[in-house]
Amino acid sequence: MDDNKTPSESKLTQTKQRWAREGRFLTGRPARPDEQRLPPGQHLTQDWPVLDLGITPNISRERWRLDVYGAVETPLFWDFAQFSAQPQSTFISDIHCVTTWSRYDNQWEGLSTRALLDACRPKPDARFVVLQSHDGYDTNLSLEDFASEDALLAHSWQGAPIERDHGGPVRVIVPHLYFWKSAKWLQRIEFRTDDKPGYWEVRGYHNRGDPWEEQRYSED
Ligand SMILES: Nc1nc2c(c(=O)[nH]1)N[C@H]1C(S)=C(S)[C@@H](COP(=O)(O)O)O[C@H]1N2
Ligand SMILES: [Mo]
Repeated sequence: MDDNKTPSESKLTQTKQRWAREGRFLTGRPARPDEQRLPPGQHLTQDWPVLDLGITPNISRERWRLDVYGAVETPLFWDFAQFSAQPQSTFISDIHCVTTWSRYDNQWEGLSTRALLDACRPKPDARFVVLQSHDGYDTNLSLEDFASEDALLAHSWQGAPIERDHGGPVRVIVPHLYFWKSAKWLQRIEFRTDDKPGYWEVRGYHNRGDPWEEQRYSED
């Protein structure tokens, strides 16, 4: 009976039911059946194309810093050693690029965005995040999308450091949105109370970019 349960038990039960729906702890594999795994308008590729603005920053792990600022209780400024001393997660996820290629089963290792949120503690009125990169690129996310369960600040792909071309030493991975939301060469994370469209978002791309809804371009 429900009235025999303590509030915390029933909250835990709800959380576990949500995890079951999301396929949580299934080694990061999508809960979707295989025939529904490719979003509309996408095709599968085995290789991993490089896409960016054509500037390839050369930041060593020694020189790299992460600056987390804005609407947070605890601003962070970490070097790579401090960053990699945080709790580590390994997630497997699919890439969906708006240019229509998808790549399955990428293994990422790094700091989950949820663990980052535990460290920087967004203020109650923080609702958006802007990721800023060493090549001048930026991209915006709602706090909810940033905090998605398999999103992370990744330093490794398939067990090896992420190559410079693909955004090393550290890039963001937000696998449930088109790949332009996954900033390479991460430099700063700004927490905001208001939204601020990024590089592609002000150039006609959708503000959210959900591949399952084919949110490729903005409606205006
Ligand atoms: N810093 C930065 N991050 C970026 C980009 C960029 O130009 N600069 N391009 C985005 C786009 S459009 C895509 S599709 C992916 C490509 O990542 P990849 O080159 O590792 O495939 O990075 C995203 N992140
Ligand atoms: Mo892209």
